[in-house]
Amino acid sequence: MDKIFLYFVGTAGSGKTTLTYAFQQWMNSQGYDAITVNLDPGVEKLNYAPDVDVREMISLYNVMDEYNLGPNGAQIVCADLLALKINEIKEIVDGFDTDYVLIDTPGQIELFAFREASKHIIEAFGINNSAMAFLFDPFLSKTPSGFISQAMLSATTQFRFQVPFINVLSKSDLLDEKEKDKIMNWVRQPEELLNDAVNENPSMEKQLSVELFRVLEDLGVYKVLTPVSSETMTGIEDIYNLVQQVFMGGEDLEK
Ligand SMILES: Nc1nc2c(ncn2[C@@H]2O[C@H](COP(=O)(O)OP(=O)(O)O)[C@@H](O)[C@H]2O)c(=O)[nH]1
Ligand SMILES: [Mg+2]
Repeated sequence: MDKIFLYFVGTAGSGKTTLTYAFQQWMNSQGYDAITVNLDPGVEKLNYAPDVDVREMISLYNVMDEYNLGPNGAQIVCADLLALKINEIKEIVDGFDTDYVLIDTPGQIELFAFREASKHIIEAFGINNSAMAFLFDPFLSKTPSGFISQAMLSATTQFRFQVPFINVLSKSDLLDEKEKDKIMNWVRQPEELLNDAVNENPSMEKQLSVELFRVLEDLGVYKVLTPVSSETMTGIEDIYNLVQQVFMGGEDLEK
């Protein structure tokens, strides 16, 4: 079987890097093979050693020097350079005999989600074997308006890439049961979310409508939200099961 490429996407600090590694550890604990790829040229310290590291090909500091840019401008150049180097990266990935390729994307979501370069990257790896896990930040998801913003970002990302998409409530160990229940209830009942949003800020009444929520629901933003924690390793198996459902009809990998 071809390799499956699973991308972890979300706002800065949502837990992508930690989950990429936790997912690999979980796979290994089950006897499955997975490699990790760091696509973030700007990350300074990683608390694990990725199997493939784009920093060996592109250095943020060299780009800052060479193009006379600050860190923000250089990040954008790096994101585009990445696409130019993708064949080189793909060759390295191809050299691994593995089932899953777990891809950690750049810290700031706009560098990945909003640039053309990332489409080229996904196409180069193989769009038909790709899926994306979108991480909802737990702190930003606590308020109705914050949750709606995360859901919109998820929908935008989903719309741009058109690959199977898994919405994840990241770092769920940091939410208490009540907070988690409230968020999961918003997922099941968009009317509740609308209601709570208008209670939070009555002036939203004019801007928001049930129709908007229905559209998000249709896009899949509301169908499933999987609570995950890299700290307690909960929910990781659920992501694996969803991915296996998409690509292998729910069959497990061979150990
Ligand atoms: N409690 C808890 N902390 C987490 C979890 N995942 C990540 N973190 C912490 O959240 C911060 C940001 O995580 P990171 O993976 O670097 O986020 P990224 O910017 O999306 O790659 C770090 O301090 C992590 O230790 C989790 O599941 N539970
Ligand atoms: Mg990161």
